[in-house]
Amino acid sequence: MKLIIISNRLPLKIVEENNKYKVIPSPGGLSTGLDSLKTKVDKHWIGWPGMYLDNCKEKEAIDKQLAEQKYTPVYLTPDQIENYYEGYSNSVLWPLCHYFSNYIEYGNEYWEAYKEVNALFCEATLKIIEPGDIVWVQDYQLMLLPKMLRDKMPDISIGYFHHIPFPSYELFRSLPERGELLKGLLGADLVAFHTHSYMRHFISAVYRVLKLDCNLDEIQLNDRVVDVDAFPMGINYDMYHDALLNPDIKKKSAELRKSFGKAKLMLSVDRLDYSKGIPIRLHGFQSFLENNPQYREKVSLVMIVAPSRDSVDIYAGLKNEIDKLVGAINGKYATIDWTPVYYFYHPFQFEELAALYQISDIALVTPLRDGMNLVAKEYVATKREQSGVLILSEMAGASIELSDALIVNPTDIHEIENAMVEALKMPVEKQMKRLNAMQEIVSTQNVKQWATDFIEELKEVREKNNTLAGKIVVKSNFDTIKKDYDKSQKRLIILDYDGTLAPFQAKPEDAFPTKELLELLSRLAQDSGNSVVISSGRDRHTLDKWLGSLPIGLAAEHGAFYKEGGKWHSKISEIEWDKEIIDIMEHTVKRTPRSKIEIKDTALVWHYRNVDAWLADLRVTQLINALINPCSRQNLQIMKGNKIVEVKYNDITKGSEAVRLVNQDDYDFIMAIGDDTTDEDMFLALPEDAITIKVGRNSSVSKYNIPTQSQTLNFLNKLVN
Ligand code: GDG
Repeated sequence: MKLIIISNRLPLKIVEENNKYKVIPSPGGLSTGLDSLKTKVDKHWIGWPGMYLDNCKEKEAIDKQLAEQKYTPVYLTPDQIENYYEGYSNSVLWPLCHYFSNYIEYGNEYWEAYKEVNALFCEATLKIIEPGDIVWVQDYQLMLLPKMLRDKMPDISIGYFHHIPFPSYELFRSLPERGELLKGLLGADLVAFHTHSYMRHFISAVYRVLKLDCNLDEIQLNDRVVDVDAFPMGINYDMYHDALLNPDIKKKSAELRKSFGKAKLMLSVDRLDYSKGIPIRLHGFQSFLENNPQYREKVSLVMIVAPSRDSVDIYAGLKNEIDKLVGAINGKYATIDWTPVYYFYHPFQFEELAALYQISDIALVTPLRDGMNLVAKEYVATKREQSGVLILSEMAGASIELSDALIVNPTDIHEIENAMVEALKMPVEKQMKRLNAMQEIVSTQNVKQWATDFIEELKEVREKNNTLAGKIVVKSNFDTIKKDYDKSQKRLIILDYDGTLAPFQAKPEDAFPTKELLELLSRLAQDSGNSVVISSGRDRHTLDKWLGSLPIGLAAEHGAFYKEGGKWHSKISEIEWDKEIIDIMEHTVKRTPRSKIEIKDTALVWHYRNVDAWLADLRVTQLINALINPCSRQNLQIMKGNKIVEVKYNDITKGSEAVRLVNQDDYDFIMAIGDDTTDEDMFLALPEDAITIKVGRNSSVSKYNIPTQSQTLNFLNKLVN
C-alpha cells in the first residue's frame, strides 16, 4: 500500500550546479508530519517541480532523480501557470476564500486551465496508483481532482485537506463554478479543514448548492458517504523547541539581540499577501508610537516579509504600500540610536528565523484572514524558558487553539495598539504561564498528530464506504438473488411506490405510474408464484386510482388500509384529528413558504420538499417540539421521513403490515424494496433470510442497495426475465 500525496508544488528545489541540475528536498511542515506517521507506508509525492523543462536536455536526468526520491512531476507550461495557478487558483479562489471578493479577477482562460491541470494531476496519479493505495490531495489548487480520481477508481481511498479558510455560503455562492468545485471535493471520502467554522461553511454550501442531505458531519451521497472534519494543522514542535540547543542558533540569537540594541522587539513574519493584514499592522504600530511616546526608542518592530506573487498587480501594489508606510514611520520617529521598523523583504534561513523567534519579546500575528497561521505556533514553540507574548488575530485559525494569546480584531488599529501596550506591561510570570499553556497544546497537536489523525479517519471512512459498496446490487449479487428467485415457488414481493417505483416529483400528484411501470408490475404479477404488494404511505384512493386495475395487493397509509381480493380493509376505526395538532401544523405551513399539510385518514403529514434547507431544519425542530405534548397525550407517533414530518398511530407501520403479509402463507422467497426510513421498518420486521433492498442512500439495515430509483426498474425487469 502506498500513500500518494498530491499538492500543487513538490516539496523540493531544483538547483543548477556546474551546469548540472540537482533535486534537493525542501521539506515543509507537511512532509515532516508524514515522515513521522505512526503507520509506516511507502510515500509518493505528485506535484509541479517548480520549473519549466520543455526544451531542457537535462529533463531525463531530473526525472530520474525525481523518480528515485519517489516524486512524480507534473510539468506545467507557462500558460498553465498563468491561467491555472496565478489565474484561477490565486486570482479567484484565494481572494474568495479569504473574503477579498473585490480582488477577484476573472480571466477567460482561467477555469478551462484549472480543469485541464486538475486532469493532468489525475493522469499522473493514475499512472502510479494501485488498488488499496491512499490518496491525500492538498489544497485549493486541486479541488476538482478528488472527483476525477473517484470516477476512474471508485474504490480508492481519497482524502482532501483545505489549507485556507472556506468562506461562508453567501460568498461562495457567488462563484460561477461553485457546483463543480463542491462536486469535485465530494469525490473524496474525507474533506477536512483547519477549524469547525470552515467545516460548517462547507457543509452549508453543499447543502444549499447541491441540495444534498447532510447528517451533521457526514454528507450522504447515493452510493457512499463523505465525512467532513476539522484537523487543526500543527508544526514540527521539536524542531522549533530544540532550535536553541543548536550552538550555532544560540550564538546567532545572542548576536542578533546585541545588534538590535536595547529596544524590546516585536516580530512579524509573513508571506507578502493582502490577507496577512500587514498595512493595518503598521498603522497599529504607528498609532502605538504616536499615542505612547514613553515607548519610543524602547520598542522596535522587526518585520519579515517573504516575497510572494509580486508579479501580480495587487501584490505589487501591496508591496508599494508597505514600503511607503515603513518609510513614513521610520522617517517620522527614527532617531540616531533607534530604528522603529526593521523591514526585510526577503526570506530568512530557518536558523535566523528561529533566533529571531527566540529573542523577540512579542510576536505580532495579525492576519485579516488566515486558514491557520503556523508562524504563531512556531513562535510559541521556539521559546525555551524565555518570556514572550503572542498577539494573535481572531481571524487566524490558530486563535481557536491558542486562546492564551492576546486575541485582537486585526482591523481595529486601537485594539492592536492596546494589545501592544498590554503585552509590554505583562509581568514575566503571567507571560510564562500563558506560554506554557500554549506550548502544551502546540506540542501535543503537532504536525505528526495532525497527519496521523487525518489518515486514521480517512481509513475508517473508506472501510465504512467499502461496506456500503458491498451492498450495492452488481452483477455478482444480482445473480445470487436471481438464482434464489428462479428456484423458489412462493414469492412475496413488497414494493414501496414513491422514490422506488416512481421518481419524486415536485407535485406528488404528478408521480402517477408510467405505461412501462404498469407493464412491469403486471408481468411480475402474472407469475402465479408471485404475490406482489405495493406498500405505500399514500392514501388508498390514489393507490386504487393508479394501480387498482392490476392483480396485486395494495397497502395504503403505511398499512392502515390494505386491499385484498378486490376489497379494502381497515386496521383502524375512524379517526377525528385533534384540532390542536392540526392548528400546530397549519401554523407551521403559514410560516414556511412552499410547505404544505396533507390530511390522511391515519396520518397528518407536513411536506417540506421544496422549502429552503436551513428554514426546513429550523421548522422541523420547532414543529416536533410543539407536537410532542399533544401527541404523547393521544399516544400518537411523530415520525421524520423523507422531507416530511408525520403524525400517525403508534402501532401502524410498514413493519406491522409486512408481518401481516408474511404470516399469510409459507413463502420461500421474500423481497422488500424501498427508499425511505419508513421502509426500514419493514426491512427490520421481515425474517432474516428476506432480501431487503434500500433504494437511494445506502442504509445499515438493508442487505442490498440500489443507488438510484431508475435502476430499481431495471433490476425488476431483469429479475422477471
Ligand atoms: C497556508 C495558509 C496555513 C515565512 N517566512 C519565512 C519562512 N516562513 C514560513 C513560516 C511558516 C510558513 O512560512 C508560513 O506559514 P503560514 O501558516 O503562516 O501561512 P501560508 O504560507 O499562507 O500557508 C495558512 C498553512 O497554509 C498551513 O496549512 O496555516 O493559513 O495560508 O512555516 O515559518 N520560513 C523561513 N524564512 C522566512 O523568511 N525559513
